[in-house]
Amino acid sequence: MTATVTAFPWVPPFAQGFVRDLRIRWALEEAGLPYDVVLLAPGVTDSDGYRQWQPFGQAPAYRDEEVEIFESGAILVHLAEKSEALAPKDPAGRARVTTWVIAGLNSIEPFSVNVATLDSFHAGQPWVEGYRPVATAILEKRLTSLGKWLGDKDWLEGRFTAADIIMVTVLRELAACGILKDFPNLDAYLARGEARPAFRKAMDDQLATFRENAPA
Ligand SMILES: N[C@@H](CCC(=O)N[C@@H](CS)C(=O)NCC(=O)O)C(=O)O
Repeated sequence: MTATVTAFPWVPPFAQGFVRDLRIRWALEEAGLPYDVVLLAPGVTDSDGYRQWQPFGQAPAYRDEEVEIFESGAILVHLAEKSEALAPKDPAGRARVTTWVIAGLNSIEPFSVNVATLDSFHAGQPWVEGYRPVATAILEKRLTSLGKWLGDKDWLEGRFTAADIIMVTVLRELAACGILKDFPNLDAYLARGEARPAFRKAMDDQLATFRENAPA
């Protein structure tokens, strides 16, 4: 069975290029693995059938000949086991990749989402300006630690891995708020990730679908 990933046919412009099926497309492109994209028609995400596959009714969900799973991090860990383009073969090296996938999702993303959504989902809310310094302070603490770890390395574990797909896509969400200008090596890391041909292909494909399905 060819790998299958779910995605939305269209999302509002502020979310275009950020829907998390991008992570899976990017990983599959890096690995050179063929895949199909299943677009979720309106209503499908609430259907019992889809909730069996993705209990929260979100994208992405993923299946191949071995597994039927959801959560972008879990999908990347699975793909990392299938391709040396995404992780070293040795168990210790693979465990490091899993560690950094979880670090991206658990130690950075909650704090980056808190800041990134202030000016999109929560724009204009009366509590936003009071909360901004609190959310920014904890994020800066995490980015300082991440920047120290990265140092002058190109990628989190030296070579490119699936963990960089997670971390780069997490950091991308911060581009609009400008915080990365205070973290030049993370800013350069983000640019390095976005310059990869596999990232560009994944992004172009996601955006092409939104263009094709744009409301009249
Ligand atoms: N933790 C999930 C998050 C998935 C997620 O937030 N998907 C968004 C699109 S990026 C979605 O489906 N939103 C619609 C919804 O939550 O109903 C993952 O990483 O796969």
